Amino acid sequence: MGPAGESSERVLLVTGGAGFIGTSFVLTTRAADFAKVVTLDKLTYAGNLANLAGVAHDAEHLFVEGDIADRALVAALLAEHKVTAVVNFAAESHVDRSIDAPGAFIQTNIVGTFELLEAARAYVAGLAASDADRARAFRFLHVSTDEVFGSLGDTGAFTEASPYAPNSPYAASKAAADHLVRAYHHTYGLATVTTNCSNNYGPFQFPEKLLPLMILNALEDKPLPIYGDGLNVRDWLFVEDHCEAIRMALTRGTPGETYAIGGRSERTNLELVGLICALLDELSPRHGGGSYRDLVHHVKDRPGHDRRYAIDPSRAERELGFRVTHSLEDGLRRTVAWYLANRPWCAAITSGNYRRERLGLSVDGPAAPATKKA
Ligand code: NAD
Ligand code: TDX
Repeated sequence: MGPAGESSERVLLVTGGAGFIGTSFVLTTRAADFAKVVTLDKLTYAGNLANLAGVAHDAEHLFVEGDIADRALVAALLAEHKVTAVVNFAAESHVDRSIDAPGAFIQTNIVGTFELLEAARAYVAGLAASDADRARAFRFLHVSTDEVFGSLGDTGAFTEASPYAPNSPYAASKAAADHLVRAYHHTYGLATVTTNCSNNYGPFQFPEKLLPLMILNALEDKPLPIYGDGLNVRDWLFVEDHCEAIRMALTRGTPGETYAIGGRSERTNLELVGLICALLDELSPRHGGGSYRDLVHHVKDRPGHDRRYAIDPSRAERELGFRVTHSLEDGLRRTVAWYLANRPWCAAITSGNYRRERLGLSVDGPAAPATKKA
């Protein structure tokens, strides 16, 4: 992609665009021709360039391998491509890994976000001197999570006004990043927008996360490990609905504000795994008969396991026009079908040093080394 500054078109710097949500965002953003895209991704164990095969020959997409903490690289990309907005997905994202090895979470989620903010601040300051309109239009969209708010009891839901109370090293690192983003708006006037979203599901999710882990284990007739009693509740949102909400927040969000995004689809982990097993029973019946549900197996609970998350997305609905367009039933069917149709992707992504083993139990031992691709 050549420099795209001649027109007033949108040019997004999408960080973490080769991960689960970032992939969906890049593919759907280019499919809708919403913006030109420069993807910056470090290609950690969770990032996979093959995910972006659909835009490999797209002249309006460019992939750059690199780290968000590399301020000079980010500064060069912002200037060269006359970027109109940063969308920051890049993160260490798995709670269990943050229990075993929190260091990488501090480095990418906090230090990395800080470096990205500094690069954006300098870029906008430079723009302000030469092109006030472009400086005013610039946005820094930070993608965050509902986990920064901690755990709910049996009732109620998180909103933008919920107090921060992160419980895992992952959630704490995301909370710190959210606070830095907020401070850069209040102190330096950077036009930031933060989204706090609930659990996403869909194609391209790395199989350390609940849904793909269960699908792949079931297909290999392996136990389906449910942490604790399985009654922890998550609010599930199909990844493409989240991506659409982010595009809405980019165009309609108020600088300095945050938006809570969720699916209004609360399920216990046991209920969710039951739905997946029912879909697999229908779409890929178990050899030898019986239901995949018979593979459900309770294991030791996750340390510090948050009991319940739920989002009230009223503000995003009212101010951004956000709507859930994929029901949980439809979204899960699409997701299970995608994993069934993409077994080579699954095999390739787990051929390194991750073999779907149990993670996140090393509370008493020394921190494991940082996560690396094999
Ligand atoms: P993921 O782990 O699948 O992908 C993360 C991507 O970031 C990978 O491609 C990885 O290579 C890249 N990356 C990691 N460190 C980097 C660095 N230092 N520089 C550049 N790239 C780097 O994560 P995901 O599930 O797609 O989550 C994306 C974002 O959305 C994260 O910020 C996460 O906190 C947030 N989020 C996720 C969910 C969810 O349910 N998955 C829900 C709400 C918010
Ligand atoms: O094997 C498992 N068994 C199990 O019972 C796994 C991997 C998970 N679980 C439980 C733990 C959680 O209650 O399932 C639930 C979902 O677990 P994860 O897929 O690890 O997601 P979660 O911890 O809820 O965090 C996710 O949603 C919020 C993402 O990983 C975060 O990046 C996002 O911010």
